[in-house]
Amino acid sequence: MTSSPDPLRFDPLDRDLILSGLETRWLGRNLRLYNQVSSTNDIARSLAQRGERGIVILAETQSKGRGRLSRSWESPRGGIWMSLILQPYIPLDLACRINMAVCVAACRAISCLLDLDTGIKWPNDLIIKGRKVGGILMEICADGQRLDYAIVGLGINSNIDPSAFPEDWMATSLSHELGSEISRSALIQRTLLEIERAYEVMGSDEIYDEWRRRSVTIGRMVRIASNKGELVGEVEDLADDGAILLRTSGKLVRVLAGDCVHLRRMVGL
Ligand code: BT5
Repeated sequence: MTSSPDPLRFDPLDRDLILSGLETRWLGRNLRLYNQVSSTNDIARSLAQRGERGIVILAETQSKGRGRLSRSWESPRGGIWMSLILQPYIPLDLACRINMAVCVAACRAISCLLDLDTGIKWPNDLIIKGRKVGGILMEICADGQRLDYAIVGLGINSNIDPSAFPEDWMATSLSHELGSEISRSALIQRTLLEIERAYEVMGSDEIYDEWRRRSVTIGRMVRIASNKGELVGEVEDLADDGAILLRTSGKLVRVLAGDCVHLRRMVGL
């Protein structure tokens, strides 16, 4: 018998409860839950090196949670900190399709289960009402030009008080937005289901179109730090390979990877 917890009721993280209502075919059927780890991505990496695939690692807290570019990721109790090991048979240069699919899936899960409109700030932030509720960190291992496996780390501020974070992070949490704690088990079940579905059609127009539709970056003035240096301009669009198309100094520039800051909208512009 499967059981799906009430999404709007707090429950402690419980492996059996998550598994009992999990509707995926393969993702997360092998699930490990830890009390504390350095980073769920570290655990996933060591398991991947031993050949594990499809496994999901969850932790109540991380002592060395990380974001991109070696930034740190605060991971107090109450959040969803998880990593997945995926092995799509795709060339390395299409790896950002995984990030695209997982971003869309996480937004779908939060939006559908909790009725909170969730957007994507390029390239990997989950946003509610202009504030960061989560983020994705993808780390890949390549075999020549082919992707061997990808470790996808997903952090969602679920039952957390965001006022504990510095204000300039512009962070929020699901419990803060809803005014009540949520069932992390229900959200994990739904997120894994949406990731499995999106993963199986990654690279499709369906995922690309929704990724663009959910983008809170298209149309914004931004500052981007990339290997092309620092660029300031207006984002015209996002390309299907994950690149941002930036209008800067009258030229359209493609940036495939980088760090993006949304600049304030100026009155009269
Ligand atoms: C990210 O990096 O947004 C990716 C975060 C991925 C976290 C997951 S949790 C499970 C797995 N295991 C890990 O060790 N990581 C993954 P980035 O775009 O680089 O954003 C990092 C920045 O977000 C920091 O420099 C802070 O400014 C801010 N930040 C840190 N912790 C935050 C939090 N809990 N909520 C909102 N913002 C945060």
